[in-house]
Amino acid sequence: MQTNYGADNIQVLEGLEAVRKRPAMYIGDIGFKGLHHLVYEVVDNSIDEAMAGHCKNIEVIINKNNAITVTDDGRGIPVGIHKKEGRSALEVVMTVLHAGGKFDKGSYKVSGGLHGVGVSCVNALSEHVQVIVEREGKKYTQEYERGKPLYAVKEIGASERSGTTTTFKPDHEIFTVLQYSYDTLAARLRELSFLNKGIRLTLIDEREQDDEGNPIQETFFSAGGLPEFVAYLDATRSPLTTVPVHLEKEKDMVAVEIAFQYNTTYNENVHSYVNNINTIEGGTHVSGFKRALTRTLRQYAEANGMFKKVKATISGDDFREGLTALISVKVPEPQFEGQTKTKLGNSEVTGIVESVMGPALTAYLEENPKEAKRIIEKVILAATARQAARKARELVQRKNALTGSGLPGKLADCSSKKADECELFLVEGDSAGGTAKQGRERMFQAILPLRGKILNVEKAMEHKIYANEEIKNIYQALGVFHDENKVLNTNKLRYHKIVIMCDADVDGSHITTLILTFFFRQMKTLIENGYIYIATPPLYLVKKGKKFQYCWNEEQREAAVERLAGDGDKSKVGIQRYKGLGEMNAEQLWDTTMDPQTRTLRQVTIESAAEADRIFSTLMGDDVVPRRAFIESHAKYANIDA
Ligand code: 0RA
Repeated sequence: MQTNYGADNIQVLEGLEAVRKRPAMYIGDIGFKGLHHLVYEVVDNSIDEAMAGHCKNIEVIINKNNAITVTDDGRGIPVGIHKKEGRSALEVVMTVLHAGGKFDKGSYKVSGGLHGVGVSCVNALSEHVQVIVEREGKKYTQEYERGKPLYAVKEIGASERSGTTTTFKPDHEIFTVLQYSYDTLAARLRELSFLNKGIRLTLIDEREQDDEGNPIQETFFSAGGLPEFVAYLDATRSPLTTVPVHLEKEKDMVAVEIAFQYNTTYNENVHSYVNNINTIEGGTHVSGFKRALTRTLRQYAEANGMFKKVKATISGDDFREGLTALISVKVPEPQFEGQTKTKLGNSEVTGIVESVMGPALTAYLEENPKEAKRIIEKVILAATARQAARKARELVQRKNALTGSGLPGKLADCSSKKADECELFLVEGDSAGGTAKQGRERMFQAILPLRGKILNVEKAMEHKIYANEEIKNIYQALGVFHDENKVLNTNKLRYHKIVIMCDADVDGSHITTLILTFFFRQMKTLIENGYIYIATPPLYLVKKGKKFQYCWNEEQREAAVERLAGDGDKSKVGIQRYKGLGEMNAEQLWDTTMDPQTRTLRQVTIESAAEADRIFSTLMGDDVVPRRAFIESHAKYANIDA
């Protein structure tokens, strides 16, 4: 094969070299996230083609070797000679940074922000890429190695269809993680199907077969768009209103689509997107939505005398308790701000969203007076409950300030006061807590034992949360509190690593989930800042004579048995299954689970806020059937404890 592909693309190669030198600058990181980002980048281009009205079907295949194939039935990337560059347009798209949408200025290109770095980045970070273009009766291809074309675009036959097929194998020299997660890709494709109704997205996993020997696959398609997304997110919640509010309008080049519905829970679930990118930090579109919601509902309630007898003052938050809302805007030139560049900055968008949303909501309220009444009653209840919650919260915070150190009695604190080197272990049970206290490095490791199952915050009203002893202890140990607007103040956060350490069994997982639910609902910023971790105690101790080895899974256990048995009898090798932390002594717990040199901590991150919310409400809410279904399809301990 020809690898030295002409001198005129030296410039180009330098561009892609920059991507290989600092991949994180282009795709965020070189781990799990960045790896999946490559797929989103390629899929985004097909979505753009679909948005331009030329493509209906997109298929994503996870190949056996973890290469990804994305196929669409669009017009096919142009292959003709690009005048200025003197090479095929396809080659330019694949090898020039940010060359993505340059050939089709008339169309409405929406990628940008986090994605939109261009498919050439994917090419630069892949050990091999092949693109096949079918258009105008012919089939063309070009291949690349680490971004360098192996040959010029060539015709390889005839074709009846049109479309683009890209197969890429992420470079093992670049990425620290190479295994794709089906669930992660499925969640993103599902989200894209709701955000872009009418497009059919299929995910196929060639690595795994079902009972009939076919690859695992799923198709995501939404005819209705955002209202269906709301229904999906709220599947396990009871709706307060029967009809979701839905509006779609374009104004000043900004396309706005909003859907929302109230349910009987106390959670606020506002998810927003700009050009299909999840704006987890919100921004001007979300401000516009909130303003219109508060103003319109307040006006309606006042005009109908519904707030007359209410003593509590009603705040903006009260209008969003039990609200699930999706806001999707398409902005031609989005400005992204904030720590993770997921906050929309374009100031004109606030007014646009507000002016689109206000009249639509007013019309809904007038047309659905029964629904309107239920919403306003819920708002009043929220305001009243919020006052009770505020008092309960203040009690926790005041007590915190008054009791001398202000620290809970059960906390074994560390001696260092530098938060960025301090770790707090939240340990299941007093007995394991005691072992952890003996085993820890007291300079920087603190231990807070939690008794039994902490309160399920998913089902509790807010003021009950602050009355719960274990939860009070967590607040006081961490040194954080909510301000009047319930924004978490982390100025005095005492530990930058908060480690949940529970037994490696069903009960332990349940307690871990309860604690995670608490952090997700009450202290999400700690997760977003990367402060929350889960400890991974070993599952087995494999032992023969004085030799021993800890194991975290079946494969390790089998390998350890082989190794320790050597030429001898395998039955002489003992296997201890650790059912709980309590079965380890202090030294073992330190060696396997707490020692920063040898332990594995799993950092808790939020891949998709909408999906995380849905899973927490499924796992911790009232509905039993979907919870069982979720657990059965995801259970980790199903066969271990059977
Ligand atoms: C620009 C122009 C044309 C097609 C595309 C871009 C295109 C790009 C991608 C990327 C993935 N799939 C795609 N499908 C199409 C075609 C212009 C024309 O045919 O006139």
